[in-house]
Amino acid sequence: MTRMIVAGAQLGAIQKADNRESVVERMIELMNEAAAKGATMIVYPELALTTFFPRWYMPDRNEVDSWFEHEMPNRATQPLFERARDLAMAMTFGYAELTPDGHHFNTSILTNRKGEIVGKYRKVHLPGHDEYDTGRAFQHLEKRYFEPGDLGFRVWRNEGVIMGMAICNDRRWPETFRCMGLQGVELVTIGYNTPSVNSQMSAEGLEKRLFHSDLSLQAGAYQNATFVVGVAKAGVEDGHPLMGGSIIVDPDGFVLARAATEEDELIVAECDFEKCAFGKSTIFDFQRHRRIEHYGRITSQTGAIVEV
Ligand code: CDV
Repeated sequence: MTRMIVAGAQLGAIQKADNRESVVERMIELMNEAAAKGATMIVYPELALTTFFPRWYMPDRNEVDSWFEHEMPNRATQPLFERARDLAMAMTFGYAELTPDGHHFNTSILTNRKGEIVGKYRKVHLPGHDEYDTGRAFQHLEKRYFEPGDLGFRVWRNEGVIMGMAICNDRRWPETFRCMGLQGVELVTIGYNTPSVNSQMSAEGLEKRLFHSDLSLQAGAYQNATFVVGVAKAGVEDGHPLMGGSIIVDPDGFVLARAATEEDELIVAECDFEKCAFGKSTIFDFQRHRRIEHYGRITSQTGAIVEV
């Protein structure tokens, strides 16, 4: 397959009091709209089923675990999988995963058009902190509630397209895209929950936050000759604003579709995956042009070391 209509299903705010069933109803509504527009693949945000709970400090592990899914699909999400099967819609969405042996991950899954899970990704780059931080305007406790992902950046041939997933903060790291680029990725999907303001710098507002998101997604697309879909959970959750700015980007780095609101909103674009071939065989023909003898620091060193 070379062409596919891809939908980005931005979700508006999910309050702490909203249950998963009500969110799944909203997701199904967006899926119906996507199908009516001819889409066969739909992308939902990070932690799509609940409010962005890492903003809340919770000393009680049982309370923390109430935000996690023990299996997928489960009772709350079964209707989404059934609707996806009925509509022959491939999908990806994020959720908090609690494994049978007690591990906690910020996860996303990928399904085919039969509603079968074909891929799983666990977020590698976890931002924030692990203890209550009085210096911040609000908390971001991903390092407290999740372990770093243990599955790496894999890709899957799904419905004829080489697909890979990343989650939110991953989009700011070029390594994320390059690991998938080196496996020939043609569609990278990235759900996110990005606060509209910086908890550590009050002067940094929405305009700069949206710019940095676009910059990262567009650069990742261009430098790896791949389509990229970035999808927000947006709006004001219990007084805390999350930015929108969901976009679909082509392999030249151009934005094909952009969300205009901070609410439930569908964006769609027809993606011709043959367009990935030009960049992959010319300026970003990795086999001909990469110089790995000079890239050793990328995997042997974590932080910057200033020696001059
Ligand atoms: N959910 C996230 O990973 N959010 C981060 C914020 C904390 C900066 C992001 O990179 O968008």
